[in-house]
Amino acid sequence: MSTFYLTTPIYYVNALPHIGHIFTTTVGDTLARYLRMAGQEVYFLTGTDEHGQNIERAARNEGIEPIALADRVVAKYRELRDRLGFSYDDFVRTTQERHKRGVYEIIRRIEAAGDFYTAVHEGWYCPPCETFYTEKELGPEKTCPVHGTPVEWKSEENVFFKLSKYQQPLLDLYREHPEFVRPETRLNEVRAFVEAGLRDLSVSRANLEWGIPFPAKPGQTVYVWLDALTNYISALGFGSDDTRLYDRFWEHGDVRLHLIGKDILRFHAVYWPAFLMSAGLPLPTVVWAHGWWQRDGRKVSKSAGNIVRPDELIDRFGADSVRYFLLREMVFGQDANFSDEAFVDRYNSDFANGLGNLLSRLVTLSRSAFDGRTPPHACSDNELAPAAKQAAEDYRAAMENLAFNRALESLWRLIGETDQYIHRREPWKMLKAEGPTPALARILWNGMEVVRIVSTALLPVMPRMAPQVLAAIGVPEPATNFDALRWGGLPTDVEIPALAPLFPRIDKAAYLGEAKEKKKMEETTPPAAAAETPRITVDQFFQAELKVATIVAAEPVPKSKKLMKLTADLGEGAPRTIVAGIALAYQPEDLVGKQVVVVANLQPATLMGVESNGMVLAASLDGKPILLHPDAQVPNGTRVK
Ligand code: ME8
Repeated sequence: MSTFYLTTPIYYVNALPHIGHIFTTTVGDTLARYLRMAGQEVYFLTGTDEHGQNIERAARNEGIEPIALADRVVAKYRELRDRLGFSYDDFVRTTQERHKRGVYEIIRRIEAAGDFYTAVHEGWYCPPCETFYTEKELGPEKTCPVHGTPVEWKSEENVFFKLSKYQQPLLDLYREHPEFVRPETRLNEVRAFVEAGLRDLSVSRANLEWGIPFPAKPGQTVYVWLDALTNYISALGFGSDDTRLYDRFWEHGDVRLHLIGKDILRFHAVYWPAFLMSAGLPLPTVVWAHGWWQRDGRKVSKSAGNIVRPDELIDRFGADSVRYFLLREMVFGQDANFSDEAFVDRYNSDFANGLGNLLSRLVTLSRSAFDGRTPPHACSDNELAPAAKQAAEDYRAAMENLAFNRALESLWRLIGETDQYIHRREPWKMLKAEGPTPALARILWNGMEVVRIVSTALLPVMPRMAPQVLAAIGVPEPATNFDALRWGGLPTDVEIPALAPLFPRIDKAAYLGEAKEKKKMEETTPPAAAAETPRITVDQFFQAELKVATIVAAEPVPKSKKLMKLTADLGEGAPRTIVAGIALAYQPEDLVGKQVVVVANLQPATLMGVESNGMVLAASLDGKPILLHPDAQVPNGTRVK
């Protein structure tokens, strides 16, 4: 069994996590779970970077101690671990004693190699980067090339690391191990930076209290990047009495992979290997840099003010959907754009319509044909088996290359093929015409076998939902390795529970707000799309609770041309408020006393400040609503079916 050490960056504690931080940990977690299933011995590390001027300043601004700020942010990371199901083996904090020991040990080794000297350091300094820049590197009006904020002139005596000495060894490393930096384009950037010449690096700071004191240099603290990078080995016990993990996963480990965002590539692919070379320690085997999540064309970041908080998305869509979206929508290595609309669309198309719809069709049919059980006959000779084999191979090849979007695409291609397979054979008609025949059993079994294979492959990505899908098709214990991707594993003739809706459709209009939805509707052409709407089962139809109601009051919604606020009696005692887009077609007095049909179990939505609890049904003729009424007066609350 080979060992695989996998790390995320350790995140700064001057701000709460946003979607970008969660992304890297989601990637790490998915990869860790994948590798464990692939039979590797994995150690997965994440943590927080707690020292430095930024954090000191952020804490001071709040009037609290830096450690109190760090504790608060760490608690949030822990909470998100629980919500998102992260399975890391350890969480390192740079304020821990064990980490300090590791930092002292690497400094001792670099000192022994003769790679430190003391000198005066002057230059333009960006506090958020904790980095000096040359005049040439600065943006207009002396601003930081990364943050665009003003830099400060700094002059102090510091300890310097002889980075220049490692220029050639680093270039040799990139030549001999081109896989050291991935993707390849990033290696070219790093190589160009090193070829342009490396200046020695100041690795201590004067007048900065919130840091690890630099050994034998009173008044100096360790430069935050030398401090932070060392987490990758201090967390394994480097510098302590117990170095078992360090020996296994670093010193003698097979793969040592750092997952990072491209913003911190230079630190990981230049400084870190140089420190390690100096200290005589093994280097990471791969530094893999991904791109940025952007919103409105800019990197998602606190300073850009375009942060996406994970909690809101998790509340609405569920943690596993958030994980899925992040992996599906970004080509790993490139930048990707985040939008709420893309999120809802992806969720509805891939889950509500895709996997969820296929699952519920199959389970419903199998249960009604075979007495609440899975089909009694398996099948190996059919067109889906080779398609599933191909999908599983494509999935595995893509996962090993961290091409998560392609891995997921190959699974959803298989879902699409299975949809067509079922659609062509019309098993619901077979059941009606011929009853529960072996032929019907095989068709349904094939479809469910695909669902089993897809959800097994989804276990690393959706660790909570995938087991639920598996349980729904009679596989209560999810597989622990990828042998289960082979065709043939679905048990025949076992009991399956009635299906709880796992991926309820999200009402996009309610989610995005009425205005946005209207714009979108104008851009699309519903009649053409209608022909492609997938069939639903009777069970799915009954998920909508349609009831007759009498409109007891109606008034226009202020400042809205289209919306009317209705008070509707559904026979529930208290009447409900329902907002309907009918004000251009109806006057309030046309409506009072009329009976209409209402979707009664719709989630509430707030439209122009009014909470709506239901939807009134109307035919839509060229966008004009025409209300539906019962043919005769019936009691309020009568079910429509
Ligand atoms: O840089 N898109 O911490 P940090 C994608 N403490 N990923 C993003 C992102 C975005 N918009 N924003 C942040 C630090 N990330 C240092 C690291 S390591 C020894 C020290 C992710 O809190 C991405 O992984 O600024 C990026 O590298 C990391 O968060 C930076 O987190």
